[in-house]
Amino acid sequence: MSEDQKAVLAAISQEHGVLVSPEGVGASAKGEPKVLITMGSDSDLPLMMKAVDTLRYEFGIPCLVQINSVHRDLRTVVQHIDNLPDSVQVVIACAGGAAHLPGNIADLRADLPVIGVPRDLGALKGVDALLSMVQMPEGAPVAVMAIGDAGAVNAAIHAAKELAIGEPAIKQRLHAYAEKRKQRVATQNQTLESRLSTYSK
Ligand code: RP5
Repeated sequence: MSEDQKAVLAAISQEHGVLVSPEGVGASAKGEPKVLITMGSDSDLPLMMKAVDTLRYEFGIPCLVQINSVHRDLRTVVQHIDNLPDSVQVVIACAGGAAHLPGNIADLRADLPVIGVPRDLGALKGVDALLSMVQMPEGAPVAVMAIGDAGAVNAAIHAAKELAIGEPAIKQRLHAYAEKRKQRVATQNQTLESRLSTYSK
């Protein structure tokens, strides 16, 4: 591990985040985090792994993963968000229920775009989280994705698109990802006749 990478990991561990990259997690990860993926509880993690894995495997983008609860420990959230590594350029924030985390981060960090992912949770199945995130008052925008899995994946794609403005390598990976999606449709058409025959009486 290079001295630079050791310094990156030391700085990150002080802030209680975990670095994740295509190479691995924590000490096995490489590079500087470009995206913060944060959530109100580790119960959000299965959902947010879809964002983490899309960033690292589709786009090769290292991220920092961190739990931040504005309802259980607001003071630590402020400390974490005030002290993000300078390499972080986009924040993805997930929460369920009365979901204040993305909006709070949008206020704390005037310099960073915040993407919200509403978790499908509880009696209102994510509609509460969606409305909490999307109805931000003027001045502190949150780019809100769909509720649940699609929202988590789309948050990663949206973050990659923001980073691609300054990084041609990420732009290329976005085009490759779009090609794969197109290929799915072509494959579906190729197998359509046999699918249709399974429906015939
Ligand atoms: C939110 O409350 C979290 O983001 C999570 O979606 C929800 C439930 O948290 P746990 O009770 O599972 O920790 O703040």
